[in-house]
Amino acid sequence: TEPEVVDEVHGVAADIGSMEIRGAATIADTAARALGVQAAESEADEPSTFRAQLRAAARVLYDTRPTAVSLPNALRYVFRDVEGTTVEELRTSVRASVAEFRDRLDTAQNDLGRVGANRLRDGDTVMTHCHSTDVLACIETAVEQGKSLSAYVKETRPRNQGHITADALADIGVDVTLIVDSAARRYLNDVDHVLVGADSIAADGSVINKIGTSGLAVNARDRGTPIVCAAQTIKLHPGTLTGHTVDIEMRAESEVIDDEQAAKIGDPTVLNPAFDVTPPRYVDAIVTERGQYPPESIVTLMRDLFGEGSDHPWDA
Ligand code: RUB
Repeated sequence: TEPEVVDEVHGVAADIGSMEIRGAATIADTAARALGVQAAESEADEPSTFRAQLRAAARVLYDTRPTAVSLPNALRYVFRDVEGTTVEELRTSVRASVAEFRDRLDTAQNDLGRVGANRLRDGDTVMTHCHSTDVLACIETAVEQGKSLSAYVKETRPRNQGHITADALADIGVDVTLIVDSAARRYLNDVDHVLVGADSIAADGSVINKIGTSGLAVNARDRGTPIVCAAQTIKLHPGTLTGHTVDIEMRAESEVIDDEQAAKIGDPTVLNPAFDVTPPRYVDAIVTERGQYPPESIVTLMRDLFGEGSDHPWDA
């Protein structure tokens, strides 16, 4: 029989799949929390059953979305120091690692915010794509430092995460202008910094982020506008150290067009990739909680932090 996975884990997995819970840092935080709930609510009598259930819960969470490496990095972090010879010891140990992970994630984002804020000056205008909590941390810190900022916010079709960004920026007093994605190039001349997040960073410094990031970066380079990626080190993809590429999630056609509209225009093939890859030469800097890096040198940090590999300790 399948090891029992608690309802909360299935619920969180469904919410990640439907993007009710989304964004790389939030996915990592929520997945770790769900493992903690699995540990807390497990009714296992035997340590081996407890461990099998924890692995099964991790597999349910891992199978939700493929691109944000923060998800497997979070699961690995929790699995790394699970210790104990009784169920109670194991339970305590999982809950401690989960708490430690979530705490570190929080601290990392605050530290990253301070590093990124140093790039922003009073009166600057930024352009954003999608909704990134790491990007918002930089802007929020700058605003707290008393800097007054404006933002061009790309709507980010098809899911319009730009609306979330617009709302968050308006809340902290940033002067927001919402634009359609294809208007980005037109306004790049008025922009001092393009700020994007990341779902994964590859060993060569490529930035994997919301579809449209690579086109924005090429245009920014063409216009001479600096483009910065704000990404906590949890976004560093250890598998790319040994030559793996990052899976780009393909999402449902229905996010782009509904059946009725599609029928009216001859039922075209619809492709809906959620992410793309921006080569390092189009990115000026990657801002992490450990400082700023030229993309090409991020590999040194990746080796230090994730050199031990990219195994899946939750595989049965
Ligand atoms: C979200 C997205 C964000 C990164 C970084 O894509 O591409 O830029 O995940 O976000 P989706 P954060 O909406 O498809 O999940 O900085 O919050 O980790």
